[in-house]
Amino acid sequence: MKKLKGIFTSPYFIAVLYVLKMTLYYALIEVRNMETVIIVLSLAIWSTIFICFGRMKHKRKRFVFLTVYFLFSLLMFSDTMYYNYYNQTVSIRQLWQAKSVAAVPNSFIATLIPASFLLFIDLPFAYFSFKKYATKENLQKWLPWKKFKYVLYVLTALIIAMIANPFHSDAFARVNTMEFFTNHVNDVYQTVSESLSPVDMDEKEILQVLDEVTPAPKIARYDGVGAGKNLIVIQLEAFQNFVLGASYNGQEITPNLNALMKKDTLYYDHYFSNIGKGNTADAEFSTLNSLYPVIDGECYRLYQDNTLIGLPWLMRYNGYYSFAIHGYKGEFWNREYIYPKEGFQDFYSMEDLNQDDIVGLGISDKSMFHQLIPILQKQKEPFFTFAITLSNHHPFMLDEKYYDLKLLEEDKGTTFGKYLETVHYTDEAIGQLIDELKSAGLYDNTVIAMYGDHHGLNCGMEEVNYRVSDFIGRIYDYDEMLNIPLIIHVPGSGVKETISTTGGQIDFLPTIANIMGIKYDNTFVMGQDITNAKQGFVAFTSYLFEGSFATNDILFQISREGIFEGSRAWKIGTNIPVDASLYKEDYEKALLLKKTSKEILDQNLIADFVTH
Ligand code: GP9
Ligand code: MN
Repeated sequence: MKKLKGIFTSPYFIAVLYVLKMTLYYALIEVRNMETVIIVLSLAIWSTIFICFGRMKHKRKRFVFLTVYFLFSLLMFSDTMYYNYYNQTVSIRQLWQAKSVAAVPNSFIATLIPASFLLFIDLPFAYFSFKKYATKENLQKWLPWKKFKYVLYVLTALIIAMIANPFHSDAFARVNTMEFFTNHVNDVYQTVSESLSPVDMDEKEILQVLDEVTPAPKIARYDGVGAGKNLIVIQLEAFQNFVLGASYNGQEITPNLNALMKKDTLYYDHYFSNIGKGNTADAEFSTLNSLYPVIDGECYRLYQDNTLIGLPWLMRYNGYYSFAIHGYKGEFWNREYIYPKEGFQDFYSMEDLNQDDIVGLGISDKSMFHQLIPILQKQKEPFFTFAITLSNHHPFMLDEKYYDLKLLEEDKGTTFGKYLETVHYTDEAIGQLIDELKSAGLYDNTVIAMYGDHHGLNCGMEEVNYRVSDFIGRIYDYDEMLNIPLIIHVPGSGVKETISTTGGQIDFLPTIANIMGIKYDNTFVMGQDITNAKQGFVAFTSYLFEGSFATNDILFQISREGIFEGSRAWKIGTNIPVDASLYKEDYEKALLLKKTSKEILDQNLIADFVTH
């Protein structure tokens, strides 16, 4: 027993545990470059912390050490979980998001990785070895302050140099974004320096960028094809493009949408989700306001007091009654607060609706659409409705009694199988909505635009990737994961075209304004009308990080370390790699667009514009 205790508290055992812990951590956050250097640096920092605490005079230093050690381990744990879902480690600006995550507990639990829990098992051993070895006498004997202080100085200087990176060294930049301590210290440093000097571009520069990158299109095809009609915009929860028209086990996954798209429809098949950290809320924000989201948190909260002049206001100015409807809590994603500011005159949330049929988080799509009809009938036309579906929310919790697709044995109970069932359910709800609009006599006079908010199936999850790859017949990559459909259905118009110019939620406002024949001032509009534009361009924010973008042909994914070198690119719709180093100019454009959009929001420029 004594011998065993001796082994467990021996410095060698602890050192091995440290190495294993860091190796596991870096494997989970996919550090595949310079791992040895990074692990050695982490160990040096951990040891220094250990020694510093050991030298402390404080009576309760053991307890303080244990608390700090636990908190660091917790941060590592959060990093791995966050990375598993978002391909990114946690930043302090995102910590508040824990609140939104906690509001969707099933999704949160479904993203847990069991291996992450191993990051805590060294805690008791670390504590006992600290108790045994980190005594002042020991440390003074082995590492007298005279020697130790130099180690401390060198290490501190190295960390400062790494974070400041004055010579823009790629190696330093890499270590900086990947090593546990430097990454988080750098994050704090960036946050503080940004809040101290928030303005980077002046208004003149911003306007110049907007002028250059978003020129107004000359030929306006389908201009005003939906003019005077009502407009229903439906944001479809987690709706990806690959399900449209696809056949699964001899059945159509989306028979109602497929039928609808046969006539009077413009279908944009190269449309991408360009959300930031606010998922659904960012999809809405970008769609309604034609501005890019940010990585620091949801725009619906960060910019909740900004002046906005997006689609709801625009429709309102044009005589429409603008309102939103959604089957979940009104306060979620700060909708209740920001919708009036965005220009919505009313918002029907879960609390205002009949909660007669619950699927997953809230009111089922079928019930929500059914309750929409009397609201529309009550209103004076024209109306602009923004409806957000919910039933297809991760982890796709539809009661099996509603399952309508016949699943293959291998897909029963899997994420993929459940996803197909809930997508199919939302499609049925859309079919039901169309029928009810027809019965209410509203269909002929209403344009219906639909698009997905973001993916439902994360290509970074091994099991999902394997199954979707098999289904689509090629490796399931980000070009497919971020590809959401945009469908604009204009009853009686005779339009029918598949438009393959690349676009994203950022382009929705100018695109729909063209269809509805609505003129707007495009000063602070970052997207373009993709019905008429020839060259599409979308910059990404999360999942594919800042610097990543899609053009008509390729998708460019910034390197794991966030630098141009080492990035990858491939042809959209294929797995064919292309030489990423040829796309420096587009990469810079992506950064500039993102920066310009953020400056518009940070400086609340639309407010000045409206006042003047
Ligand atoms: C909740 C819904 C979900 O109201 O919009 O948001 P998500 O979790 O998909 O971002
Ligand atoms: Mn969503």
